[in-house]
Amino acid sequence: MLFGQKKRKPIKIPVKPVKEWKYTTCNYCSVGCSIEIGLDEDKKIVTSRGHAGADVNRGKLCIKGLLEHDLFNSPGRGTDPLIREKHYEAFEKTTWDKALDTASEKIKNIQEKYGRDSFAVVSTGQLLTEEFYTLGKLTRGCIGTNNYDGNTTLCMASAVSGYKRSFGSDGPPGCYADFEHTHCLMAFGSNLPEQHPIIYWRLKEALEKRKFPLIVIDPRVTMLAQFADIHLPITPGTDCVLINAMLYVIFDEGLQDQAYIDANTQGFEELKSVVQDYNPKSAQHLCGIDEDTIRNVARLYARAPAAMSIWTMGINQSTHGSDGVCNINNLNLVTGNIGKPGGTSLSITGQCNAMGTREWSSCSGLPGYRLLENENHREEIANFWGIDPEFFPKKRGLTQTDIFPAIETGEIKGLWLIATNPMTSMPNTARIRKAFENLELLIVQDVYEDVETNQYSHIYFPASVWAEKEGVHTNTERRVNLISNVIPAYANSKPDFWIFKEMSKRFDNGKAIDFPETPEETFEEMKKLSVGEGRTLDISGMSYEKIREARGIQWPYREGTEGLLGDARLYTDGKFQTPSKKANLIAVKFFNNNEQPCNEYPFWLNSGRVVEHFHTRTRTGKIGNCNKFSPTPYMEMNPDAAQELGIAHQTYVRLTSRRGDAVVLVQLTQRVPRNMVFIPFHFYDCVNRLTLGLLDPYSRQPAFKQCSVRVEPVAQHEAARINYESRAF
Ligand SMILES: Nc1nc2c(c(=O)[nH]1)N[C@H]1C(S)=C(S)[C@@H](COP(=O)(O)OP(=O)(O)OC[C@H]3O[C@@H](n4cnc5c(=O)[nH]c(N)nc54)[C@H](O)[C@@H]3O)O[C@H]1N2
Ligand SMILES: Nc1nc2c(c(=O)[nH]1)N[C@H]1C(S)=C(S)[C@@H](COP(=O)(O)OP(=O)(O)OC[C@H]3O[C@@H](n4cnc5c(=O)[nH]c(N)nc54)[C@H](O)[C@@H]3O)O[C@H]1N2
Ligand code: SF4
Ligand SMILES: [Mo]
Repeated sequence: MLFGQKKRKPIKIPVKPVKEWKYTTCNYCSVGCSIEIGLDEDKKIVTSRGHAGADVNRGKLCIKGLLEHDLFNSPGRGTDPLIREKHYEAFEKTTWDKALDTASEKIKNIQEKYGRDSFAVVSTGQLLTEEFYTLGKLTRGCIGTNNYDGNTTLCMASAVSGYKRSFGSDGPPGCYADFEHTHCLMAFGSNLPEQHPIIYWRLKEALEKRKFPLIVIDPRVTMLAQFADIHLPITPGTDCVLINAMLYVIFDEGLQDQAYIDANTQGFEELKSVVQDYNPKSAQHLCGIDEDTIRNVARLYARAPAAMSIWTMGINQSTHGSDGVCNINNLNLVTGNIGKPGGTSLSITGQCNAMGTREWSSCSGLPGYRLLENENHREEIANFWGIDPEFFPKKRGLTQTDIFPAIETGEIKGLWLIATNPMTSMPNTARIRKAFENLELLIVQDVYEDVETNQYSHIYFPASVWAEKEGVHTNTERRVNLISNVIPAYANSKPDFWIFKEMSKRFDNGKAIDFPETPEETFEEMKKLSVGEGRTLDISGMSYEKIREARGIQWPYREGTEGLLGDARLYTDGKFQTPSKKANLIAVKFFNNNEQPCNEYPFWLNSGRVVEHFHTRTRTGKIGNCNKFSPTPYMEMNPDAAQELGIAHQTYVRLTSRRGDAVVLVQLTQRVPRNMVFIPFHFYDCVNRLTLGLLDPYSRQPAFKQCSVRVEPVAQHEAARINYESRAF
């Protein structure tokens, strides 16, 4: 008898003994999916599921959300505060009191010796909003340094800057439901199925109900590009040229919405005159999209009863990032596609709480989109917190990308990193390493003790993760959702909220400013600051209870609002946040300032993400069922280019740029053109050893995606060894 044939029994999946479901929100990407975590009778987490009643995800989760509950006990978690005199020496475990006392003393010493701004703070888009607000109070109000920023400068800074320039204020004006109403969608440098899988699912559902054209602009044939009706494989860094050429066609053929332009915008004549230089006949040679296609796409977009654009890092991470955003806004303004169902300019944000930090962290100003440059705002916040307005700087200090060079020059001597890992995520990491070695004090506050940046720290604060904490996030469509404290903090780790609050007690102003006991009380305090004439970021009608009941509420949601729905869209009345209430049409000229492929470095180096990993893999690298899909750094390369160089599939190659080199495994695929390679940036000591990261002049965001490299075969055994040794996690 053949083995098992007769006696084979169906596999039984044991029923998980869930006694209680607890509500929370995903802490990876900005989609903002509602999750329920299942606990058994011993309060142990056994499973999780998407919340079927949440409008955002309607029961769905992607692979990361489904496995997120595996994080709590993942390897490498920080158990206790650590301290040492010099980096590279062995750490000693210490108590929270000692760690906080030492940190605050050292911060004060540095500030006394070199000035207040010689100590810098760099945070993230991954804390809870109440934590951001509290960190802002601590940094702006107590420590008093102006060199305070977040990793959002690597991520959303161009979108923020573009929104401010066009509309007078930050805040994505559209929502996911716009897919249900649009008649044409353009997606610039955004790969939804991998990076925002549940937004993609919402788009697909809308497309199944009612067909409309999907146009994808991306130099790679991404998953989204494969599902597109029209794919425009643009020359890297030239989106502005494409949009200018589309505007040329729209004006040339009189396809603009002149009534909307006249009533609600300013700057039309200049825009019209600048785009005259971008006739598709000539523009096609710059942007790599042929003349006819430019004309067709322009007509399709302008004639659609409602058309919308979305974009992500293909636009933001560019030397023309802010201009690119303004130009997408131009396209939507001249076709009357802002603030109407299916007509919008929607930046797809990145990290789970990229929005929360923009709104409340005081990184680039003061809480609630207030500005340091505005005297009334300084006074209002100082009075509210109970400190002297003169304590605030009168304009914004350095961004993250300018803080590191200031460490190189010795202007900055101490740094506190909170939930960010620049040793892997910043461009040109050799320079970052050197900068770290220059510091007199580096404090790293992270969930993981083994995070690469911690190699250079003097003090390490172990933070609690995700649903070990309580607070809110804001997603891409301005929806505020709740993270509940599902299980107690791991080991001796503490919520970031607690760490900031305890730190504040060690500074003079911390005794004057009130720091509420709980995140919920902090949220109630923020509500007061959200009210005011002309404020769109109004959360005064919300409460934790209402947010939980609604499974997320969009702002503005004003006090007294009936029902549980906030405003789905901004600028529905055509009134913007500029002094004249009109939107600015901003003429954008293209300057070709990127590093370009040349004889010595003949390939474009492009980088981005894959669905199963999140950023520097501190979390997903620890979750077996995520990590198994791509445990090793690899590179997408075109088979024709590989053949020319004698490079075979699944062999190691060395990449060299003007900054450094890296060894990766090759995956041959037609997803990339012949003159480009693409590397997921999730791996330590890999793509960011090579990147240049020229900065956008407005947003200071690095052009991660446009630089050049050469590719060479290497001895396979040696490469395998290097690879193994450098990333044994
Ligand atoms: N699975 C997963 N999801 C994530 C994340 C993650 O790490 N993993 N991170 C989150 C975060 S913080 C962010 S910011 C988002 C990022 O989300 P996305 O921006 O969608 O992701 P990327 O892969 O960085 O880049 C998108 C595309 O930009 C294209 N591109 C490169 N240069 C150009 C160009 O010049 N023009 C145009 N039009 N396109 C170009 C690239 O080929 C790439 O396919 O994802 C979020 N979601
Ligand atoms: N080449 C290239 N480089 C890039 C990009 C690219 O496309 N290409 N994309 C850029 C973009 S868009 C982004 S957003 C950045 C991301 O860059 P980083 O922010 O440096 O990357 P993360 O891995 O998300 O780092 C977050 C850290 O916070 C920790 N953490 C998680 N939750 C908590 C918490 O609750 N509290 C505390 N204290 N710590 C926590 C994690 O363990 C992790 O170490 O990378 C940028 N770098
Ligand atoms: S789509 Fe984003 S928010 Fe939703 S489960 Fe996946 S990672 Fe989490
Ligand atoms: Mo990001």
